[in-house]
Amino acid sequence: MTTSRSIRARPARLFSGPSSISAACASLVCLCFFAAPARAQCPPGPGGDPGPPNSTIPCGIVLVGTTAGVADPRGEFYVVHRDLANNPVVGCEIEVHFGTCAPDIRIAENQTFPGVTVECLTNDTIVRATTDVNGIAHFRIIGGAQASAPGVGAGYECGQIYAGGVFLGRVNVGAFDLNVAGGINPVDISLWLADAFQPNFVGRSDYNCTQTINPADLAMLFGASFAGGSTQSATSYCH
Ligand SMILES: [Ca+2]
Ligand SMILES: [Ca+2]
Repeated sequence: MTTSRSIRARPARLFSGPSSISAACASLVCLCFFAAPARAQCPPGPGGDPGPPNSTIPCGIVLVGTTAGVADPRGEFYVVHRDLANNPVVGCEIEVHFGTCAPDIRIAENQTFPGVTVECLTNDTIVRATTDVNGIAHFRIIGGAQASAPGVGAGYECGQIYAGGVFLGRVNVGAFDLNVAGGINPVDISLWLADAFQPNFVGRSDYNCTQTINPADLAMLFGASFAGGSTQSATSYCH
């Protein structure tokens, strides 16, 4: 199970005089200038512009495989985006960036979960979904890890989440399929054990976002294996 974190805006400071009003107006002009690109992608909610947000992101996510083309439900997570008045922001594009997770974390070129798309760039991989009427964007991301050597790979929280271009926070990126082949299979168990028994932490084998690799993570890997939702790996990956 993963935990979530909330990102809360600081309360607005009351103006105390003309100089502070001038300064506030100047700041507002700057804010409007820099917020313009975000507003174009992310409609403001009833409470005003969506940033800085009152939003909720997961502590960690886990990449999954598919069975009969369906993305494994064990990889489902969501991002809730709210405006300054805590109203849900509808129709906002949420992005998960994996650029700093390379090269061991690999994202599938074909994402089958409804509403989820992927863009493969030279130095980044971006997965997107749009918030619904409740301000919630749902994800299941198909991918895995290429565990070339035990303890060698991306560290804690290599993923970054944005809402309409506004940075929300970092997430750990785990992967059940540690050799991007055969879905979840005995090879993945061996690779997970290899990660667990050496001192250098790698995010791919930490499924519950504790920044440790221990039997609780192994139990999640076994659970996903027995559930049968990740019997297949992707046929191609962005990198
Ligand atoms: Ca595998
Ligand atoms: Ca863990």
